Amino acid sequence: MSQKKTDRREFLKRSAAVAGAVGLGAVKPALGQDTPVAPEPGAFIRGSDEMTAYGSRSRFVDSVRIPHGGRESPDSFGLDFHIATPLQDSVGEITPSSLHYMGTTRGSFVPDIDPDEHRLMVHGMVDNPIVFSMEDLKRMPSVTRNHFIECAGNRSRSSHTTIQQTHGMTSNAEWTGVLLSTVLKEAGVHADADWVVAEGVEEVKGASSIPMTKAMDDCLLCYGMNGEPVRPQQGFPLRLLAPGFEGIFNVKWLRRIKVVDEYYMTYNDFGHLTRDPVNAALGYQIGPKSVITYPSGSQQLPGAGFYEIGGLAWSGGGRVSRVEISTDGGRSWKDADIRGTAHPMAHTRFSYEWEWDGSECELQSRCIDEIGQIQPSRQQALDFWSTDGERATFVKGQDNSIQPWRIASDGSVHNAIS
Ligand SMILES: Nc1nc2c(c(=O)[nH]1)N[C@H]1C(S)=C(S)[C@@H](COP(=O)(O)O)O[C@H]1N2
Ligand SMILES: [Mo]
Repeated sequence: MSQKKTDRREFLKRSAAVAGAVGLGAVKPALGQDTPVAPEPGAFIRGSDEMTAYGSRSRFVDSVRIPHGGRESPDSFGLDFHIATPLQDSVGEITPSSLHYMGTTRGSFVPDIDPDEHRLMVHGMVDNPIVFSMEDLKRMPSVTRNHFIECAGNRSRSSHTTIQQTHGMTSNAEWTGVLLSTVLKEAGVHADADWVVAEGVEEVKGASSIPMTKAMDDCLLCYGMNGEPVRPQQGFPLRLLAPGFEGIFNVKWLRRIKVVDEYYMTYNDFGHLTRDPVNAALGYQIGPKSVITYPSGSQQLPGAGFYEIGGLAWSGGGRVSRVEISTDGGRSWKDADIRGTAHPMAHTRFSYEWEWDGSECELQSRCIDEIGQIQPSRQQALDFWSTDGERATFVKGQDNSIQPWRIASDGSVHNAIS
């Protein structure tokens, strides 16, 4: 018998002896009672069929989404408008599906789609037009990837007091589905086809024209989100993901991909693009961006001392390669730590150890992505949009400028943009 086995035997024998001693009354039962004691009602969560079936969060956790942009959601007709995610409470890099932001082009009656009835049609400039059922798509080779989505309306204004208002129109999820390229190759795309038009089921269609190079690169037809089916507000049963492209390209309730040879104007273009050709030309790749989630607007630091500054960085240009932190209003910068893995076109968590001396100061974060793009300051972004005759007061296109948070000497945190 090996030494190891003998040791184990000895250990078991001794354990049995101790257990026996308890049984013989050598050790008094706890609380002077012979039977196990149930916790007081209220001290435990009573099991229920609901808790068994799908679970729920603690009643002490009250983090919620809020309507974004000053419009109620849902409105009195039951239409959903923009809804912002509570980034101030976020930990890690995945947004829980229940808290994922919601973006709509013109308000959404969220379609109630039976996946067994749903079809995706791929047609236009292809050799073999195909109609896919959800079952067909799920039989194809799949990928699972972390990606953020961000609405073009995600911009900080001086009137915003919390990060949910300044940055709550972006979220990050683990998406599962079929590469659009797999489906397009199956259909056989014609050599002179340069664009695809992706269309949703609603009457406004939520359609977007996407360059063929992007469609063939990393676009995904997603049926999975954070390990379960995509949520109705996020496009159940099927949505397009155009990683790193502005939110509007990520067509929800996807039912049609038309392969075409030129840009198709869609309902999405109205009120979204402007006649200004420079502004209109933007709207594809999201620039490098970051924000400090703690401490952020309206939070309260209890006093001077140690803090872990935490936040999220992302870029439509690829992976986040570096995040820098300034604790002196952008005069000097130090490297933050990247937490976990920086995935391409995904929220990436960063942290920075900071000793607050209790005096007023301004915190900023700045993202540098793998293709060398650097997140601009608000002043740089405004300078970019200024012309000789006119000083810009508003960042046109997407606003990926640096978010400054001012820490007052009483520990209160404020939006420092003017
Ligand atoms: N069919 C459809 N797809 C859509 C929209 C829409 O209104 N209809 N809104 C777009 C906009 S403006 C954004 S920002 C993203 C938001 O995705 P999410 O609601 O899953 O966060 O979806 C896009 N896809
Ligand atoms: Mo959006």
